[in-house]
Amino acid sequence: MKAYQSPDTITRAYEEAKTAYAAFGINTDKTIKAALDVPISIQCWQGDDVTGFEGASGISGGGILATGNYPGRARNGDELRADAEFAFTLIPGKKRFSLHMLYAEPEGKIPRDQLEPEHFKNWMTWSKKKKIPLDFNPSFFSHPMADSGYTLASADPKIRDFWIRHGKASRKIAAAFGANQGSASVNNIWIPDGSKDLPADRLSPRQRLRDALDEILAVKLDNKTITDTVESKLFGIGSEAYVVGSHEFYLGYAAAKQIRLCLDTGHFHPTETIADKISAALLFVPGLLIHFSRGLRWDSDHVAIYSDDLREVCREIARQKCFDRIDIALDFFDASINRIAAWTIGTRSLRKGLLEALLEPTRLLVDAEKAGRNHERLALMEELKTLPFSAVWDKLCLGAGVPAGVSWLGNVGEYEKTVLAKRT
Ligand code: RNT
Ligand code: ZN
Repeated sequence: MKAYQSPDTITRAYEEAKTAYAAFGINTDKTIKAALDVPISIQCWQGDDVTGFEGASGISGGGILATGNYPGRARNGDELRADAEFAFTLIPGKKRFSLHMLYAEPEGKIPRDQLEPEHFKNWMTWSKKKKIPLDFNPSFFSHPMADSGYTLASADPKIRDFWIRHGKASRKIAAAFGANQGSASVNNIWIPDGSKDLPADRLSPRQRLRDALDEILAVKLDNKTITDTVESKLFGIGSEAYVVGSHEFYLGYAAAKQIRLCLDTGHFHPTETIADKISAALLFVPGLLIHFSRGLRWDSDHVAIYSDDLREVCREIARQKCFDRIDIALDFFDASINRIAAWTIGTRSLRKGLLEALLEPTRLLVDAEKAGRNHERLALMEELKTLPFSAVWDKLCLGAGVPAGVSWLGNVGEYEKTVLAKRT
């Protein structure tokens, strides 16, 4: 597609927009800086359909599923890092990169409960060089020990202990990342455990999960190097009737243990939004990790878009000014489209949502609310929707040195031709 913007037209439109926002008391220059400064943790697993480097051909025993077979999937660490680096040139603002245990690069095969920080040395070197801090996730799926559908909540002590050791190993690796990069690495525990059909005993698996988590978290680590989080889910493929790690389970657990809670936008009932949960949860847990994804019918992992849902969550974070208590991350995987485009679309949409949220003249809304002028509050909210936001977004891209508009599609097309097409 032909580029319809030039630096000149962007700058001219921006000057107009600046005046419009100034009328509401908003300084767009400052806001652009603030929006670029919020770190977004990009998920490595969009780059290879959550396959990892253990030789798997698909996800097994996990209740999640990447569908599609668009050509060009990254097949090893070097390809995944190269693809990510390329995507970074299209994505404005501060970035982090989130790994899974599946992406270890040991020489030879090392069982998942025995992996060490040294098996991630390629990643750590890359992270330092690129100044992209790493986050981490233990991988409780795609493994014969997960085939029963139960891991940390398994009734079989052999299976449970294996995954407890895995959970401990992952915290050690995350803490090593944190020390290497000088900022805490977020280590997020999500397990698939649950039942396809109606369980008779809902309690025992939850007791076992609680005890297993206690064991994993018993090892005290410096919170300057690691942030522990736990992620709930409503249902998965094969765990439709019951999920051990439900929202209530983890909300209770995180509050009791004073660790951060992960809310994934795709892990609730289709009409339920997490925006309203943030202010409530933050009264009782020290912080949150947000996984931005997009639920669509049975799937919780479509590419994040600039939806009402995403915008509402961003607004909530900005209104509460709680960026220091919220880690912002992406979690989607779509194998049916160009994976670099998927990263780019999802991350740019989230950055857009953050920018829009930070541009809100919240004071005006709150003042109207306090004074009982709710008609004014609603009128302002409606007006804000159509301010010349796209001009500010384009200016943000221009200033950050990434393509504005959809001209990045040209870059992706070129990369597809010269790099991805050669992977057969
Ligand atoms: C699954 C969870 C989890 C995973 C990733 C791969 O439903 O959302 O976060 O998507 O860890
Ligand atoms: Zn998630």
